[in-house]
Amino acid sequence: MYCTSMLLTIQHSAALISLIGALVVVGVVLFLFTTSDQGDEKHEAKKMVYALRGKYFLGLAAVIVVGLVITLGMLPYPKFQTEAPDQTIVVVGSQWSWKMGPGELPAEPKKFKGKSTITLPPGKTIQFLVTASDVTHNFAIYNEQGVLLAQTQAMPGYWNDLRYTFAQGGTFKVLCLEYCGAPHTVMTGKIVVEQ
Ligand SMILES: [Cu+2]
Repeated sequence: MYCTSMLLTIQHSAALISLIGALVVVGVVLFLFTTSDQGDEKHEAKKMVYALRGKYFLGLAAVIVVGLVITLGMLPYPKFQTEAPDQTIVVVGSQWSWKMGPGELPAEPKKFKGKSTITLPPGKTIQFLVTASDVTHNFAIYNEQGVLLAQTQAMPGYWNDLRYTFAQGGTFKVLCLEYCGAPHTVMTGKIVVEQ
């Protein structure tokens, strides 16, 4: 199982950070709740919380600034604007299916003739041009272990440029990450990567 890996994936790290943040909030609420009706001590507790609030704000601001400085350079977008992809795939999300295939940007995405299963080569930079024909969807590619590899919003009237290189062969699942109606979970696709 992939979760037995010693390395935390980005999703696991995000979940862990969210959990810790939620526990801190619960702790503060419990502290306020248990100290709010203790007469004279109320004033002291209030002062303590206000003092902590200032430090918490500064700490949080420092974490955000350092995080931005470290990670902004890792964003792939500037690089992608200058590098030509090896292959372009048009992706149109519609309630409740994905249409994928090679081709030019269609004037009317609704009429784009794509398939929910496509085959792509490994080791090539694939440019996914993603849009939607009705409501907002989210085009997300998962590997066989259920790990999210790449995703972008699929929005009516916009084309989002998502680049991804499949390092090796395999069968990859396409899911919608934006709730788009009751049958949202059946909105799936498949990308088979082979030579
Ligand atoms: Cu959806």
